[in-house]
Amino acid sequence: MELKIKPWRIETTDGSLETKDFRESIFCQANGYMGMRGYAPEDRKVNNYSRAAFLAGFYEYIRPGITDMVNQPDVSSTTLLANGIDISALPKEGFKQVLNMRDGTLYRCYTAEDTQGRKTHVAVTRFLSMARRHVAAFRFEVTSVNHAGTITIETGIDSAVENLPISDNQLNENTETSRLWGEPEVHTGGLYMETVVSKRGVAAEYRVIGNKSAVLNHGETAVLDKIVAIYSFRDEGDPRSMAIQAADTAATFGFDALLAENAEAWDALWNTADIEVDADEALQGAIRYNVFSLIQTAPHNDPHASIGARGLSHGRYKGCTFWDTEIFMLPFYLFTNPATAKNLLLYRYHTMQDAIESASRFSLTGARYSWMASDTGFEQCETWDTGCCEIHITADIAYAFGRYIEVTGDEDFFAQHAAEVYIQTARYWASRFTYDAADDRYNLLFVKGPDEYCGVTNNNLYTVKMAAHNLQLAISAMERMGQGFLNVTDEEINRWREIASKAVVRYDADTCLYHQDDVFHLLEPINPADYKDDNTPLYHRISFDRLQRYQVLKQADVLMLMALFPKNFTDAQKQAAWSHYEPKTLHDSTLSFGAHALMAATLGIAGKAEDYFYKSCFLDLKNVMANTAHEGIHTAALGITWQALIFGFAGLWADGDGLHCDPKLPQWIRGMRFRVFHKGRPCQIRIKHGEEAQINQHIGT
Ligand code: IFM
Repeated sequence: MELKIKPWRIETTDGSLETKDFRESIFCQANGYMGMRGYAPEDRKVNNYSRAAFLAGFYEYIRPGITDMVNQPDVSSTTLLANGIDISALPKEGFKQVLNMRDGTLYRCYTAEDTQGRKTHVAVTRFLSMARRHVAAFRFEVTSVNHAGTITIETGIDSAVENLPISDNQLNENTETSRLWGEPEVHTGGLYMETVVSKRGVAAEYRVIGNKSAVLNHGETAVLDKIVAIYSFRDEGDPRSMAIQAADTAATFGFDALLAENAEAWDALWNTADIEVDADEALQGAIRYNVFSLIQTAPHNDPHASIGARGLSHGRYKGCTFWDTEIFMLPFYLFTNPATAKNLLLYRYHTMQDAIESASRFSLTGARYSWMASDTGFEQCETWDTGCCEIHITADIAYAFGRYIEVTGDEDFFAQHAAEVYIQTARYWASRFTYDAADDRYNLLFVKGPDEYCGVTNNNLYTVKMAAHNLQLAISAMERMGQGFLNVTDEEINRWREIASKAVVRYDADTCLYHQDDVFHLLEPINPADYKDDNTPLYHRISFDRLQRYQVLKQADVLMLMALFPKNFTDAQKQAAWSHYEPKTLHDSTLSFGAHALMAATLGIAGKAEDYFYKSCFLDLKNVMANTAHEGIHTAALGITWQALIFGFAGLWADGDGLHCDPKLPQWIRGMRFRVFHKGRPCQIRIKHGEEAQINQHIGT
């Protein structure tokens, strides 16, 4: 399905059933507190789980120790009747759906016709307020085009919702639904319900403004506004009374005033996050869609919630948080909205006790962050090799704390939170490496790198280098925090130093090539093109077991490491890694295209940079991997697209030495303008072909 991508809008005129799931993903709306797939309020549901809506950080147990992000009551539920006939069942023409990225409103309209030729025009506008994160608003405008008759708008809240928990195994078909809610307490204008196991409550209230029933003449329109407020057990206070009060206040305010303040809140967010490109309008729109979706998905004001791999757009991966947040998305927030970045890191800080207990469950010390985490830090990954071995996440989190401090200069955060994270995670690494006395070096055994086709391997370079960096962060932290901090001993620090310097890294100085791990070179070489001729993952056709013995990568691994430490590798090393690994990479993960775009841009490989960037930038909008409809929006791809553009093509980098910009603009972007925060100050960057980048560090927000 082709979408019309405009600089500030995503549009379609295709309202067909075949494209319904895809549209519901693309037109998903969220305000960080709540998210709602882009379904039509007035459509009849086909099951109890696909009209999904989520609240950030709201999970419930589906089996011991394992949670799912909870599908919330459907506050949009509406029936439109024209002369007593349900409009949703009638044939429609003139369908149009428009997502306005400037203010986050979604508009849909069409004309329905009954068997007697009576035409009714329907327009529905909805938004989740960015100004009042607990409030959503709907406007129904129903016009009798060629008849005089009765229009009835029945609206309420559907509490009969279920979850369809999705297995971590991508090959499983998921058919078993799960009702996580107990019986609702319903009253006029709202309800309260609690989950069965943990008694986690949600209160939803709605107020309607306008007539639910109207007798219209030809051409007349009935307008009904529905204002909703939602609070849950995650909010401080009684959700019931807070929802009632918020709904009453918002309803008094009214739809138009709510819309105006929502637009103002979006303006403020765009003011620091927008990227203006002098390029074709679809590219401008797609870049904005990436930024828009990142803004929508972050729980901006909540230091106890993070972002799932599909944000609030879908329950894939049980709504869990991966390294996707710290490594792929965090840079966007760090440079455009540091307060949000800080909250995302605080979520990790607040789950550190669980990480400490997790390490002990693995018979290790320190803090071991889980590959998949939900409202707790306990492991949610149910495939043992990944859950046990994809341990780089712990170092990824420490790296993200480090980048936050480097870019913001937030020394309080360092002393109050980051230093502790560095030390506890360093303690984990110290217990996780294995000393080889014969060679006097440290091996990292039984790990899985970002390339998840590597099986369970030894000395994965990415993991080793990230762990060594984590140890370094702890060593430097101790220099600043002084003796006695967290009872760290000199012996411990010396051990960190020793492991960091003696960790096994396989590097061939003659060819400048870093080896991915101990065995990659032993795997059976194949020509990916003989196996793969589209962008859908090969694991659908070849078993994971077989794939792990081919010399192929699922996604960027050594190159990902180089993207994170651009100054630590020479151009020759980056080029050698590119020449060796890129041809062997299958891009079977949505995280891969953007990472390759970033590295290709850095290395000046124009054709590849363009190809990979377009795939990443349009990943969901063009359904590049054919998984947007049934999986939702791929949030890591949004983040790495931003990084490819800003760190790759715009050539921006910030570290202890300051903010630098060495642009490598492709021909298809004539110029760019964007803002970033550096050391708490907003800076404006302008780039044009043939001109030096302009960094204006003295602008107001
Ligand atoms: O974190 C990723 C991983 O790198 C590849 N598989 C999907 C995960 C969630 O996006």
